[in-house]
Amino acid sequence: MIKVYGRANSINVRRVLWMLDEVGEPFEREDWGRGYRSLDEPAFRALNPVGVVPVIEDGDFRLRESNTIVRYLARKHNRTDLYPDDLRKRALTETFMDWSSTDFGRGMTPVFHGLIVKNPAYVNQVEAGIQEWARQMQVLEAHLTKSGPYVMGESFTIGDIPVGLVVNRWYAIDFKKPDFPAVATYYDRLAQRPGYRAHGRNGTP
Ligand SMILES: N[C@@H](CCC(=O)N[C@@H](CS)C(=O)NCC(=O)O)C(=O)O
Repeated sequence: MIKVYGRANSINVRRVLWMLDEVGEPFEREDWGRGYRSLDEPAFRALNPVGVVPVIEDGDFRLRESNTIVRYLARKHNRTDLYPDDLRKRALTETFMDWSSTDFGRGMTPVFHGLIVKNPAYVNQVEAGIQEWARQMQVLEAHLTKSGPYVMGESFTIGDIPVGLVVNRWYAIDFKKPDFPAVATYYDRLAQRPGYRAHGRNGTP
């Protein structure tokens, strides 16, 4: 059985847990990271020298980097519906994964750590974070309006996993935000998926 190392409230661990649900692969999970066992413990550094969660073990195969793990699971289960075989469709799907880990998620980080984790290092960056996050959400709004209902169009793909988790944080954190009707519809559409309800839109920002 696949073993997942990482706390279930980490946005990057949640990518993996949601994907495991999508492909129907059973797993066990061990809590590591903020609020649980320290990632500085030698036992964890032996699993991932970078010292971040998630990490998975699939038999004797160990893998880190959440988006890489999601793609591994798609390939393992031959889910070309979730991760297209077509060269260009595949690259476009990956665009949304990379975007979530970079520009799309950048403003979210100070907002989440300032308002939810209450890390003093981020408190002064919350307002700028909200502005930047809203600017990126406007990009998603325009994209979904023109090319939705999912990020890749008609059907759900692994591009929706990291994007959907950022969208969950947007709505689950209480701050004054502009209306994005297409994103709100997308948020509800994703909630039709049991994996999103379990690991994404589950009341946790
Ligand atoms: N690029 C990595 C980033 C992983 C990452 O930043 N994980 C965070 C949690 S979301 C972490 O380990 N934080 C430290 C902690 O939980 O103690 C990935 O996508 O897997």
